[in-house]
Amino acid sequence: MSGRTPACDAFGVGAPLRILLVSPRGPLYRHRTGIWKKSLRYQPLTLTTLASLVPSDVPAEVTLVDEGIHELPAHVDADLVGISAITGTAPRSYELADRLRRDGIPVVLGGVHPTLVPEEAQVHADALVVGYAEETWPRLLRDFVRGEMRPRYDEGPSLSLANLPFPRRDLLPASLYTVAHTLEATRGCTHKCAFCVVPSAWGRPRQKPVAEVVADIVQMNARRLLFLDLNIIADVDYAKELFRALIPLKVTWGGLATSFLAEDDELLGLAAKSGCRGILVGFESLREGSLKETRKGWGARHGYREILRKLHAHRIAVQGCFVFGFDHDDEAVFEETAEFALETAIDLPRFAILTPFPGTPLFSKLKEEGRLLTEDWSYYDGQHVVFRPAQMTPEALRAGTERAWKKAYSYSGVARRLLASRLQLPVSLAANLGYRFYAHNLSRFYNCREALL
Ligand code: B12
Ligand code: SF4
Repeated sequence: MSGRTPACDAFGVGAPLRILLVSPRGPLYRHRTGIWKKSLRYQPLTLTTLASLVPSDVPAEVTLVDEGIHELPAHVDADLVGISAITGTAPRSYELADRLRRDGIPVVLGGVHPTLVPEEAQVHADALVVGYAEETWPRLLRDFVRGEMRPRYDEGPSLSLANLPFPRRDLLPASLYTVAHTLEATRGCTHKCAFCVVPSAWGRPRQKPVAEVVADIVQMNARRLLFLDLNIIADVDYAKELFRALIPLKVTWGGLATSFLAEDDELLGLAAKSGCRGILVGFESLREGSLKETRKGWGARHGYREILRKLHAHRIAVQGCFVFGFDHDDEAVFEETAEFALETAIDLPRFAILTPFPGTPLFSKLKEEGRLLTEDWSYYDGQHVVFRPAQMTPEALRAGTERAWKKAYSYSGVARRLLASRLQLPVSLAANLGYRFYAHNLSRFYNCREALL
């Protein structure tokens, strides 16, 4: 338990508990809002969800700071601070936590990184929340006001996503995000890709009751939605039920799904009919060997060209994500992949450098093989090379990734892709111009000179 007496001395008695929830910035946001003046971001749900979970029997004033859009005040005035850490933001999270604790403010750490490496995070926190916090965060707060906060709270085996309050989206300024109507219907994933944190941190899929998802959309009065689900079609029957329920709402939406979306005609038809206008698909690689190596061999069963053709035929724009640096990748992979993105008219291609997030099978493998170049987590952001690739130098991997970005986002590349796809043209053009700027400023904004290479 922390040494500080809470301002709210018992349930409902005394001043409300002042809770500050922070999502620290990562390397991408070293430069305030990143590379764009106004943040080209959707509103994350982490802090707004945690705010909604503060139980009514713990009177509290909750303040949210998303460092992607806000500055954290130099002087923090709070009774309890909760910090959410992903791997890339872990060093900043620990630095903040250590500073606040030195000032006598108790700190709770949670999120995917503390869930993956709890022993590391524990030393920076008065309390650690491991896993999803729907049950544990309210319990922690009740313990805190009684002066009985424990050092660690773990997600229980029977966590349900039913009957939860809607996220407190009102606590973040909608105008600073390009999409403020974000939501989740599901969590987790059925697959076990070797580089992905989802199987290690959260495992099996679970769903919110469809009626509750619909109720959230109705109360938001939203027309344009973004689902932040890790894989919205992880449970196909649930996805079909959800898409059917969205049809009468006449919304448009985007989300994340595997390429399996285009392999089930009924599912794809329902997605399109329910208003799906854009989908992020992790294609990862065009090379079968790389897909197999990363336990995603199922990804290309029917060929990515056909998958892209079907998605486009249903008027669904595709944000196609590729990863470079697998053991089967040689230096030809960059040109080959960028050319594929142009030929197949991927609306918004993205290229990341393979990142062995701690807690994943990929991390264990590379560590065992002595191939990790650093365990400074601030470089674990998908754009820095943090391991020794099998078939090229680290510098070749960094430079090749940058070349792929530049090829896909050259003016002729943008024109070639968009003229062939012609989907969501105004939005797609704006996003492409944003990414074009990003592609041509990668080294500047990622501070590559102070990086590893
Ligand atoms: C919004 C988002 C972002 C935002 C904000 C990130 C941030 N700082 O949180 C932006 C766009 C900046 C971003 C960037 C990136 N992201 Co991102 N992002 C997401 C996304 C889609 C949604 C997060 C969300 O709102 N979830 C819903 C909430 C309710 O769930 P949650 O955050 O897990 O929170 C729950 C628990 O974890 C817990 N909890 C979380 N924090 C705390 C704190 C406290 C105090 C407590 C008590 C509990 C608690 O309680 C919540 C309720 O149960 C997730 C995927 C996902 N669906 O989670 C990926 C995800 C977090 N991102 C990921 C990745 C890989 C990236 C990038 C590297 C991608 C890239 N190549 O650009 C970059 C990294 C940037 C960096 N600085 O390093 C990975 C994380 C991997 C890791 N080990 O860090 C995820 C999990 C996606 C994935 N498929 O693997 N991302
Ligand atoms: S399909 Fe996507 S979310 Fe699921 S384990 Fe693989 S990379 Fe992770």
